[in-house]
Amino acid sequence: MSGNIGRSAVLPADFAAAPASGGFKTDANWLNFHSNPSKPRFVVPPGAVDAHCHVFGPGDRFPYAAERKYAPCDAPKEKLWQLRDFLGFERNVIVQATCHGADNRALVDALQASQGRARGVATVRDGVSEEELVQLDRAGVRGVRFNFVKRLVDVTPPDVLMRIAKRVAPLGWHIVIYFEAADLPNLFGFFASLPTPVVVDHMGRPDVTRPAEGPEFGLFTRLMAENENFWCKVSCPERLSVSGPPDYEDVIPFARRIIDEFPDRVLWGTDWPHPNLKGHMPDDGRLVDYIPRVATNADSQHRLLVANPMRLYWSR
Ligand code: 0GY
Repeated sequence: MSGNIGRSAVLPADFAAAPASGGFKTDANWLNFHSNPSKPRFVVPPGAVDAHCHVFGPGDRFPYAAERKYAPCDAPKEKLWQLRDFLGFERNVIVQATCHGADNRALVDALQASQGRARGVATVRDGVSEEELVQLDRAGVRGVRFNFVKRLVDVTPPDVLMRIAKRVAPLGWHIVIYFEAADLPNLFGFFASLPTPVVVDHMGRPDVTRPAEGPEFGLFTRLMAENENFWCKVSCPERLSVSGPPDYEDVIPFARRIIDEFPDRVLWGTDWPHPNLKGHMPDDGRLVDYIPRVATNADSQHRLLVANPMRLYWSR
């Protein structure tokens, strides 16, 4: 697949978010994704991958899960493709969001419609059938997500997660883990025992009011250093920042440190459509402009956006 395919100069007028369809009611305090993001000044390299994003519904085709902790706006695959082309990316890694529980139908539908330009990370329950795993793999799923963020899920016990990990390991899949930094001391041993490649969402959600060179973030960099099967998404400055938009200055030292120390094990994603943000909704174009501030030369940008995600998600 060559560079610059499908890039678009403008977003279609119908890009703006629509409320949840299918009889669902979007949460009253829900912030919709940006309806008119700016064109990034940073031109991502040909073949760039947005390695963390979601699809929501639409609810009338792909109902939200009964056990969900939030009800989003609809954010269907067609809009994700529009954003991809506008921002200049070629590929997406779509991560199953908790509002769909372990019902991966919206994810699979997007993967199958993507013409090979999307891979997926699913959620599966204990006892998932071999047939379902094989079907997910055929659709382009390459990993499962284990979520430890209590406001998002009823956390699954480690022994159950380990059983799932052992089921997916033979497929060559990896495990994506989402947790908050305060929980890392308790989870460190379990994480280090996982038998697959492991990808950490949003740098393990550090408290960015603490120093990037301090002991709290040091525990996370130790996890990365001691376990060469660990990868890290240097994503979501908008979620982590206290100093706020548009520059997210206070997150930069954390992302730079990870990119400098582990250049071949970092990924980046938009996190579109940005579930559960409370303070502000980021301009996705400005988020892309954040990339060269943390990956400061062409070589590190290429690894972050092309070489690394291609190795993890498109090796077959
Ligand atoms: C993210 C972050 C969040 C939500 C989810 O699956 C989800 O619902 O991941 C969050 O609320 O922090 O990565 O999209």
